[in-house]
Amino acid sequence: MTGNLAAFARGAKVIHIELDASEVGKNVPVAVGLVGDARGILRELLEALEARHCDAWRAEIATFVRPRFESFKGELSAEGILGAVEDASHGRCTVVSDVGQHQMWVAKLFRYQRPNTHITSGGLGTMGFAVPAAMGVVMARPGEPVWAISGDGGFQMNMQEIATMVQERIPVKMAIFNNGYLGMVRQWQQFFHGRRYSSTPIWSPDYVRLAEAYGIPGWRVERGDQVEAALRGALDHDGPALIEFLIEQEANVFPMIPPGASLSEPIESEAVTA
Ligand SMILES: Cc1ncc(C[n+]2csc(CCOP(=O)(O)OP(=O)(O)O)c2C)c(N)n1
Repeated sequence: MTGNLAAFARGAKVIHIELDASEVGKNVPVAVGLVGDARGILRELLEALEARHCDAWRAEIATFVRPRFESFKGELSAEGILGAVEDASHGRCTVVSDVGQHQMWVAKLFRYQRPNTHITSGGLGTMGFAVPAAMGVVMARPGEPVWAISGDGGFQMNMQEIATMVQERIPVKMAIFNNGYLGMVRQWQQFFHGRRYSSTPIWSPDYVRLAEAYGIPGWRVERGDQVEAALRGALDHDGPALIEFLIEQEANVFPMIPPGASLSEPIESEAVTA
């Protein structure tokens, strides 16, 4: 289900660059359609355009930077975990996310300091992406920590790749946000289907013993005061390592856009739960 297309980018002139001519303007009316390879077209556009001064815009977006999150007071919140990952890696790490609620948290809450340090399948929604993609990132960017952050659903789609990490000595640091649900879908069921949690509660193996079976260290983190030591242990280990975070089962991500609505009509809190 798409959002409300009539409300998309009101007042904007849309230029659509597309490899497939039949896609141009298919969903959103466009002012200009350019058919071809985006790399070449963008290069030509850049040459044709005059540089603009964006100081006012830069100043405005600088105010969007999130302050350090304050909500971590011992409980195991996404904010707290991600803040601790930032601290433990001194901001110098790459975060590869899977798909779901944790992906939204990782996108929203982690304070990226360099380009290309958040690797995600984005809207393609490729569950199972984080673990193998993180191996690729380690190969391309050795020498600094690479975190594969997954939900318990997506992690189980590709956890067999730990064998490749072990065999090829690829030191991915895996973090599983275990909420016992396919959380993103559960959240939609909560808000739009009267909490009918159909097919979203999921079982997990014992991840610490799974790690043990592959011969790598693993930690189960159930409380906020265990976070730091587990992160330290995983980072200090010279090889792949796994941490399971048992997070609040019904934690939600906000804002969310209801089906058929526009970006200007977000749900911002639990208050509207059906
Ligand atoms: C292969 C695949 N199947 C199904 C989906 C639909 N889907 C999107 S998010 C999601 C739930 C993900 O759950 P989990 O990995 O536990 O992460 P959480 O949302 O709990 O953080 C599902 C099933 C998908 N994107 N990809």
